[in-house]
Amino acid sequence: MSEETIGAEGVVCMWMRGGTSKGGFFLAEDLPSDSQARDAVLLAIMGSPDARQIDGMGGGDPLTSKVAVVTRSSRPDADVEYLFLQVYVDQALVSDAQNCGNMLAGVAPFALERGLVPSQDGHTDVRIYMANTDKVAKARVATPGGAATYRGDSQIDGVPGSASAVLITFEDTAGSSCGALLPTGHVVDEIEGVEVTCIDDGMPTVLLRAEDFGLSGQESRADLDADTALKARLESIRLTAGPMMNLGDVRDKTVPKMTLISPPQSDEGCVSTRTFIPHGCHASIGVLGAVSVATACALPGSVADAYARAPSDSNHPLQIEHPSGQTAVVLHRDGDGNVTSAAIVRTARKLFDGRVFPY
Ligand code: NQM
Repeated sequence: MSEETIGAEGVVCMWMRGGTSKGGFFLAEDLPSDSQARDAVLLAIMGSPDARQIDGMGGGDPLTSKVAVVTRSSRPDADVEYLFLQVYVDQALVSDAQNCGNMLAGVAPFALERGLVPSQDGHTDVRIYMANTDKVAKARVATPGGAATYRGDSQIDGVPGSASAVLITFEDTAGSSCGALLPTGHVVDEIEGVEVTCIDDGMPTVLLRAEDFGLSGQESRADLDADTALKARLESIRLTAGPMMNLGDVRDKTVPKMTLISPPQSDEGCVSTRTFIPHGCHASIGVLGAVSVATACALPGSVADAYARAPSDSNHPLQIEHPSGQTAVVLHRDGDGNVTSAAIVRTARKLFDGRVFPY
């Protein structure tokens, strides 16, 4: 696939909203197989590097500069394989160092649309191998009459209106990227005089108390993004936490995420969050980020433990509060209280199907 051919013919892709994120969904066979050539095409498609991504499809926000590469799987435990790629907005970088549970919500409908998996009448379960973290998730989508539907009455905070639910279940996500749920070996560490909990239940995350930074934890995304002193302190802590979490040098990586926590504000809330992903504040919270925070809330002695109201009934969701509302996470635990699986509801929508022209 030469640059000239791609320029003339474009690349087949579907643009989708997955949860509170948005991006391009591609079949692996429609992109160059060489990862350097693939990344160059994806940067050009998104219009990166440029703060506004004006010459491409990206929306000038990490949450709308995302890519899912999907292929049929030959694994016995999966139907399809999903590789998530974060296309940086203002740098010529594409990273596979993290997973994305929001884009994951679009993978099953996309696989059905492209005929990678057979559809049932009613609903269809799709087993998705997540290549970034070497784990399998299950997604259940509504398929009335045997076709994926996007219309429905499920509402998720951070997305206007309602759409058809995608029920996602994660199993065995502890240590997906870092090798252990608590990669430093401790429930609490101290970095630069600040107590942190470093955890990976599907997303490497550093939890910090907002009050330790002189914050209430209820600040707006815009106010936090404008706080350059805070962002410099968080980045300094993050660069120290990365190697401690077995992630190596994280200067050019989007993990670990930095989550400021504070007491819940609503009656049903478990904990309140503001998450840096990692340099800008998330408009809500990532899916696996929310699972990792929820797991920390259920962990005795974590920096979230004193604030968190975690229901002991395992069918009761933990409501993780964020700047756009709440994300409900259902945690299943074994007899010792260890989290064994997590479930979350997302929605997804097909926005465009066709060819995109990078050059
Ligand atoms: O944590 C943003 C998102 C994400 C990741 C980020 C995500 C997850 O909201 O599973 O979904 O943390 O970079 O799409």
